[in-house]
Amino acid sequence: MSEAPDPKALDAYLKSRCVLVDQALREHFPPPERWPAKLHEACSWTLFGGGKRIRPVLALAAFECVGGSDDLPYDAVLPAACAVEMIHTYSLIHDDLPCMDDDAERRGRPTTHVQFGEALALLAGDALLTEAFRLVADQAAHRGFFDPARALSVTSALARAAGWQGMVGGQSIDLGFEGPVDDEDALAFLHRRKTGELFRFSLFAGATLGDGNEEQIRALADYGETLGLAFQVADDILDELQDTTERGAEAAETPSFTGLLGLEVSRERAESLAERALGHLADFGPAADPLRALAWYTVHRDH
Ligand code: GRG
Repeated sequence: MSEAPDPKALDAYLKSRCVLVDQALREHFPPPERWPAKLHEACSWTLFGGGKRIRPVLALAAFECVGGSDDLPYDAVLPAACAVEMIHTYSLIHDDLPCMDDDAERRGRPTTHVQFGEALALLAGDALLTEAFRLVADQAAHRGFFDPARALSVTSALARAAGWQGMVGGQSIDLGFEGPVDDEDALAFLHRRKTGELFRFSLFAGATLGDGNEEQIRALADYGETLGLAFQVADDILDELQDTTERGAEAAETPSFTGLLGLEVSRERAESLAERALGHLADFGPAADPLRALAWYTVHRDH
């Protein structure tokens, strides 16, 4: 794919936007000591447990790309950026449960159910999912920069991306409930839903809340969905390079791009998907440079 971005500039961009997201998450999410304290502690365990924050950073980058940050404060987009991270966090907590992937560790720490028990982990996921919808729809969360029409459109897009047409539907295929996943098309169908839809949402929300026009919103959302698939292929490659014993036997049986295509073809696929994602940015000028750099990061990251 195209040239690597300046690593220092990319690192500075990621760090500065992660700071904004973390500050907003801490402001919008109740502190662990507030009632119901144990539930908040369980939510915070994974919400503040070292995630890369790629989805909210993409929402901010889309907001900036359409000129949102020239005219509006980040308060117009941060609730949606936090919401997508909360939904992502809930999906990880539920995915780790014994009835799903049965993982004892995530990001080098015990998973939520190992730390707090299964019932509280289930509730933590439920609470994060619900709170995400409060945030995107709550006028007060936007600190005076709430546009009801845009908020409604973003709220319904979030429901679509997270629900049966999106991530939950993808998870149902992944768990084997919807028939075999035995070729590349079926695998791409699965991951466009399980991973791609939340990426698509991040870009859609950032561009919508930044007052992008219809064409810009569509192009950025398409970039997001394609990048989500590239992200997933890259994730499979990272998993493959990890020791299988570290990942657990079950993970080795999960349908994956590397299992289906092998490592080399998967690497080519990740690159060509990222290239295709970049194609959706063709009509944007330098304002899309952070998104171009993030496409590179997505397929070249080491975790
Ligand atoms: C339980 C409804 C439900 C859905 C679960 C997203 C998901 C569906 C499961 C998580 C497991 C997984 C491998 C998902 C694929 C997407 C993915 C690569 C998630 C990891 O995302 P990162 O790398 O995570 O952004 P961090 O740790 O940085 O937050």
